[in-house]
Amino acid sequence: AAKEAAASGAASKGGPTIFDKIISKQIPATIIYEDDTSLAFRDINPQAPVHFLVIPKHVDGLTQLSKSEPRHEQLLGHLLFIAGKVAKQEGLDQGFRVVINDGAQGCQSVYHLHLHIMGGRQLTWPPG
Ligand code: DGP
Repeated sequence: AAKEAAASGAASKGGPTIFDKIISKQIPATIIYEDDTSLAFRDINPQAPVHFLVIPKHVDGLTQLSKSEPRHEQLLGHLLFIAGKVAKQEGLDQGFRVVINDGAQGCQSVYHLHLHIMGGRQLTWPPG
């Protein structure tokens, strides 16, 4: 957790991130869903048997949920809808968790808004 907190603090809070390179296919990722506005791919450091991320493709400053604006409202709903749709596609019929780490205290390490979807085992609560 200390390592994650350090990574959060060290992360760049503006400009392109590794996720932009995944969107543009400059670096590989296991993409499991894609449409005009969103992308879902497997997390490189999975915390559960199924762990994928859903991200907006055209961020236009939408690096954090806390930085969202009224014009983002429909896109934010779409990301959550896709999270549920891909969870179903991944066979998570026993349940799953959706998490957004937002900002330094939320332990965000990549400053490109993303939803974590985790499942495939019994999860516990609360997170650290
Ligand atoms: P967060 O702490 O919420 O900002 O989580 C960022 C997540 O992104 C973390 O679980 C690991 C994942 N991640 C970081 N870099 C890459 C990458 O290059 N490829 C993939 N597939 N996932 C990545």
